[in-house]
Amino acid sequence: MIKIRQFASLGGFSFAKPQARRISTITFFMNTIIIGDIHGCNREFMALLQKVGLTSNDRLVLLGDLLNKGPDPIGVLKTFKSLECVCLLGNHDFDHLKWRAGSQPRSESVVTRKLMPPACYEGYLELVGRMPLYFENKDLIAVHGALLNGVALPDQPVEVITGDINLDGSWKDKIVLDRPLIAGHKRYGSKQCDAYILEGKFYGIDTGCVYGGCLTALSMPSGNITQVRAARVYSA
Ligand SMILES: [Mn+2]
Repeated sequence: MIKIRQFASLGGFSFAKPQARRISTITFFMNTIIIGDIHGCNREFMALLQKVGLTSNDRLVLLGDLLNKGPDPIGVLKTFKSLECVCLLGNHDFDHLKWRAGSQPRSESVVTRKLMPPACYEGYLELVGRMPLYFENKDLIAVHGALLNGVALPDQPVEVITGDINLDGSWKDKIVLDRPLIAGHKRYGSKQCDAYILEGKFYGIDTGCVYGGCLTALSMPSGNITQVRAARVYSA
């Protein structure tokens, strides 16, 4: 905890801490479909949406890291705007917010911005500013990065929940919650495209699409997995 607090005050810059917003559960959504890290891979994003075949019973949640590293940020934002969905704040999205506030950007953020017309980039920044840090309903909790044990969701450090700093890799095996946790950010599976699943407890569904792996959708509460293989390796 001490380390994390120190990190938050490093550098002397200040930025608005994104508000954690609680998305109310709407009872007519029977399933929650959660999609892992898209990273600018619009081709795979569209293919996965088609393969999943969303219905009005499905609530769609994206785990964040919408852009950076991948080829088509404009396309991803266009697809995103055509959907009714929640997108959580990932460390790469967060990086753009910090850049706006005067922090040194990641090289991937600089590349992404160059790929986008200014108005489109401004639209993304607005979107990022509204991204919640977590999603929860009766069936699950979803975050981009990680959670600390024994800390209530609204009190989780923003750097941890977004994956801006990484916890020891065993956090996912030790986390104790009253519902299954769905997270992205890291490929925890042993093989490319393998989701990391502790049945009913933890579902790691970043399966490295931008690295030539798969884009993964998880349907809850059934636990069904749908995947699309990346057309190629976009990032080393
Ligand atoms: Mn990430």
